[in-house]
Amino acid sequence: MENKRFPEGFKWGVATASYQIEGSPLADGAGTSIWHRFSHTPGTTHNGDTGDVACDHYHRYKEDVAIMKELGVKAYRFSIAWPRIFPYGRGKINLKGIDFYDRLVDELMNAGIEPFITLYHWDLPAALQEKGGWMNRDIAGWFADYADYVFQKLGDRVKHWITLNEPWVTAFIGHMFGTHAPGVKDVFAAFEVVHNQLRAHSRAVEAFREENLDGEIGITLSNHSQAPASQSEADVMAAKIAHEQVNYPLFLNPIFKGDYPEHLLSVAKEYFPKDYKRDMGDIKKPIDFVGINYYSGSLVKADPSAPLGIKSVDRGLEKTEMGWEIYPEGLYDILKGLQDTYNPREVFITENGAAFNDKVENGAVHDEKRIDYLKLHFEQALRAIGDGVKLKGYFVWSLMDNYEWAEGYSKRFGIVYVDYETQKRILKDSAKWYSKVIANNSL
Ligand code: IFM
Repeated sequence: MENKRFPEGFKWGVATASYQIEGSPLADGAGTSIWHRFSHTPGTTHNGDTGDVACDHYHRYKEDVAIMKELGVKAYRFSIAWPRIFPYGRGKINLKGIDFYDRLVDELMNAGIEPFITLYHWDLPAALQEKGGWMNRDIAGWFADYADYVFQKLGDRVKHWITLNEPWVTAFIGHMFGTHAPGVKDVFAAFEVVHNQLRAHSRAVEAFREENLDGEIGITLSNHSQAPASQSEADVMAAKIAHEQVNYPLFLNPIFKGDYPEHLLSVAKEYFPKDYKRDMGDIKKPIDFVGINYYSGSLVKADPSAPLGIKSVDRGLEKTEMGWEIYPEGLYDILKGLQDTYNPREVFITENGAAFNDKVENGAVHDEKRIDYLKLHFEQALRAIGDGVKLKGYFVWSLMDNYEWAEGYSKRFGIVYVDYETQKRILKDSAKWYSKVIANNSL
């Protein structure tokens, strides 16, 4: 029989992010975030939904940790809301903010669940946005100071740190398309934000090393596999450029090799900050692991009239509620390409999952499609491990249904269903299935 066992000690986990689940964004002295402002601006989110209540995790974290314990998850990836701790982004510290995460970490440790902390998952203090936010070069120092404070407070228990979640999304969805906070629409700003996030990441890694803590630090990147629509030279090149622009190379080439990726530079150099090279020496710095987020893939065609000469074409595959193609093989391609190109010491899948139109029937949620989706992606992860990818863990997105940014509460990604009226949590069939995979460490 085919071996479907994962390596010993494989870290099976679930992931969430602060603004998407916590609610009470201004509680106990927290400052306003850009997402609080953005979601309260009419016309920005589906149905005008905000993160004001979300899953009320801020008050129900003990119940949520108990659910994770019941499922047997080994690790939990969550993010810290910067403005809870530094209400103005820098300077004044709000002790009640760090206390919340301190209690959460203790609760996890007592449950035998390893915390993986993301320092930035999009809820920038609004006070910093007033100074230009990620478009201001000073943010590298602001972020490193905030990160350093968190390392000092939680670094005795937390052994895995992620500097930034999906910096591509912050840059391009937040600053070019403007459909995420802070809602800027300026392609030059977007590339500036790519660059400043790399500088901030690097300064935080430096701060982490200086603390001499026992632990590991990395970065989480979004990925969307990009395959050429044909073997024509033009389509193959378009797929390469698309890969370098939307996937891990945009950030890892600077971190591992000290420059932006070659094919992308050949078509987009004018968008990068003029004197970007002066920072590359600082940005190129060892990290301990790479976090890969993967949901879907694209087929790419060359099209001179499209931005960067690239167009995505529908290949007619089944889609999730997000309208994203289900393409598990793309996960293998991303993982294998990553290992072959940059050879990171360790890799984690820090997010993978799917939104479907879940319904509660007699107190249960039969989400067969999500089980199929996860199973197919787990198989590709196993295949990648077999082919030499140093994959050490897998975090399903998400522990529970939550606030899907501009999509509000209309998209459910959880393996646990949340009834937003009552805040009741219901284990979906996928949660029960995942729990068995974890217990057997095998498919
Ligand atoms: O919900 C998001 C998450 O915040 C970042 N990665 C993708 C998820 C699904 O869209």
